Amino acid sequence: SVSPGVLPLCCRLPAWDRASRPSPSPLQPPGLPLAPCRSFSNNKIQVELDESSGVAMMKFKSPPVNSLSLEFLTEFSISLEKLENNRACRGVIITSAVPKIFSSGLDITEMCGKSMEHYTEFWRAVQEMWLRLYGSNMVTVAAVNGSSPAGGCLMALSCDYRIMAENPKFSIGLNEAQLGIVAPFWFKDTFVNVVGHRIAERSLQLGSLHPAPEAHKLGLVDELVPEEKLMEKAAAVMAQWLALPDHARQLTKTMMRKAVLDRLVAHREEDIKNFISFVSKESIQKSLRMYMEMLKKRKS
Ligand code: CO8
Repeated sequence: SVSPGVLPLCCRLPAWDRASRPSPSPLQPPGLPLAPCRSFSNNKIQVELDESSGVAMMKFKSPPVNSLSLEFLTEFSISLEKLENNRACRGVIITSAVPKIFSSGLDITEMCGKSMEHYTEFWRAVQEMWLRLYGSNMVTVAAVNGSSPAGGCLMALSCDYRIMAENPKFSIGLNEAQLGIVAPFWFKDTFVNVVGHRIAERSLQLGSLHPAPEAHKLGLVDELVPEEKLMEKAAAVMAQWLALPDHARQLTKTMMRKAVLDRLVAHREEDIKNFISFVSKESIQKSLRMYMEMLKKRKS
C-alpha cells in the first residue's frame, strides 16, 4: 500500500521535461476488449494495460462517488507515473467503475476541520495529480460516464480528448463558486485552454454544472455518445491519436501546455499557502460544512 502524501513523483523530472519516447512501431488499433492485459489494481483505481496496443484503461473505483481523497489522488499519481515510465504504454483512457458518477471532485471532508499539515499534504497531492495528468506524454482520453463536478471536471479537462455519455442527467463543470470557494488559477487556465475565455469566465462565475448536451455545445466535451458506445468510441479515438508519431505529438502537446504547467511549478509553494489560508478561514469552513449538509439533506 502507498503511504498517503509520500509522493516520490515530486522528486522526479516532470513528464513534460523528459525525453520523448521512441517513435512507435506500426500501430495496432486498440479494439475492444483490451487484452491481453497487465493489471495493477489498487484500492481505489484499477489499471489494465494492453501491451499489444499500448493502451491502458484506468478505472476509478471508489464508491459512492469517486471523491478525490488524499488516498485516491496518491494512487492516481503513482498509477499514472507507472504507466508513464512503461515504454509499452502510449495512451490511457480514464473512466469510472462507479455507475452514474465519473468523479464528484475533491473530497470535501479533506478540506474540513483538518490540520495545516493535512491541508498541505492534500493540496500537494491535488497539484501532483494535475501536473502528472496535464503534463503527461501519453495520449489521455477521458470517457466521462457520469457526473463530473469541480475536481472531476478538472481531470477530464486535463486529458487530450473528452467523450461523454449523452445522458442529460450527467453534468460537468467547475462549480466551485456554488460552494463559496474559488477555483485556483490552474483550474481556470486549464478550463480557458479548452473552452476559451468568455465561456470559462461565465461558467466559473456562475459555478455552472452543464448537462452533457450543453457541455458538448460549449466545447467542454468533444463528443457525446450513447453510454453503451462510450468505451468503443474511446478506443477508436485513442487509435486515431496513436496513429501519429509520438515525438511530434508530444512536442506539440508540450508547446501548447508548458506555459500553464510552468506557472504552477514556479508558484507551487505559494499556491499551497494560498490554499491553506483560504480553506482555514472560518467563513470558508462554514460554507463547506453547509454544502455537505445540503448534500445530505437532498438525499433524505
Ligand atoms: N466530497 C466528499 N463527499 C462527497 C462528495 C465530495 N465531493 N460528493 C458527494 N459526497 C458524499 C455525500 O455527502 C454522500 O455522503 P453520505 O452517503 O454520507 O450522505 C455520498 O457522497 C453520496 O452522495 P449523493 O447522495 O449526493 O450521491 P448522488 O449520486 O445523489 O450525487 C453527485 C452524486 C452528483 C456527485 C453529488 O454527490 C454532488 O453533487 N456532490 C458534490 C460535488 C461537488 O460539488 N464537488 C466539489 C468539490 S470541490 C472541488 O473539487 C474543487 C475545490 C477547489 C479548491 C478551492 C480552494 C478552497
